[in-house]
Amino acid sequence: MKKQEFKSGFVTLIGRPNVGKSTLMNHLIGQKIAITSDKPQTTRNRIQTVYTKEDGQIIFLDTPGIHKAKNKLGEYMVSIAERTMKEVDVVLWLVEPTTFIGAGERHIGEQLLNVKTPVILVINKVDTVKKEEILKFIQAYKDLYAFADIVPVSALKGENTGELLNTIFKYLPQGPMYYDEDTITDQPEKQIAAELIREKALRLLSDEIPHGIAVAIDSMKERKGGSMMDIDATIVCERDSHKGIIIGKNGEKLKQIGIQARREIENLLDMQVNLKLWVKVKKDWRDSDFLIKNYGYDR
Ligand code: GDP
Ligand code: K
Ligand code: MG
Repeated sequence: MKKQEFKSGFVTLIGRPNVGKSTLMNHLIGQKIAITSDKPQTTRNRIQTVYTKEDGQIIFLDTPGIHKAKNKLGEYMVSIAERTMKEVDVVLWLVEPTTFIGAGERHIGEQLLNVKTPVILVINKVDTVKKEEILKFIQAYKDLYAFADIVPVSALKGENTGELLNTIFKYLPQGPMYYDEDTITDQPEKQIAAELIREKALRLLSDEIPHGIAVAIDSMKERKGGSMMDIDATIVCERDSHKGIIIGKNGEKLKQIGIQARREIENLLDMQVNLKLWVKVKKDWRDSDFLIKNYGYDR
């Protein structure tokens, strides 16, 4: 019997903030690499992950959502998303399950007009609607753009995600195995650890602070014998008042961020972690090219 052809390619996830791009990618590769939260602009970097099966490989690119930029960090985030759409084999455009198509979606549709890449529409979060409504959403989006395919899923519950993988492979060319089968991401462990700390801060803090924070890992060292990883990290914020809120009454907030982040970093590294957290103010770091780079947002 003829050996099946190996198919492979690059697939990007785009869509408005909070539609579930990072949640879906984590689910498809079966590991938490990209952090998620109910706050927009959670993802700041282009994160690459790899899904490998016997006869194929997908390299996913999770990008920051497309939105109107308000500062240099925002401009950087939008430009990554827009550049990526032209470099890939398939675009996955994630949307909410609704018949209302707003300005955000129309803006993305316009960006895609000059892109020849096949676009698969992923209607996410179908766990939040009645099954019989889904056809209506499909129809509404069909009027917006000439999609190659439309697949409703729930990234959170893992509904119909196998079907989505099959649909993606339909549009991938024959190609090489770009990465060995053990490769899951291009993100260094240090970067993922910093992101996991930022995720806990995003989830535990009130709305206005999270956008202005960054996390730097000051040191990450394994103890002799490999029994424990010592990590020192700094949460950077933009104002003195924010520093107080991040630390919290009697240091309670910072302690909670530390406890929750440590658990996830232990999962990631598969060893015990001793995590020490500091908080530092750097005014307007989001408008400084140097500091944006310094905190790892430079690709
Ligand atoms: P991103 O900004 O597009 O990367 O979105 P995230 O992956 O960070 O998710 C934003 C929010 O939507 C988080 O609170 C997720 O838990 C939630 N979410 C993502 N996918 C689903 C889904 O399929 N169903 C439901 N109910 N919530 C989801
Ligand atoms: K988000
Ligand atoms: Mg994201």
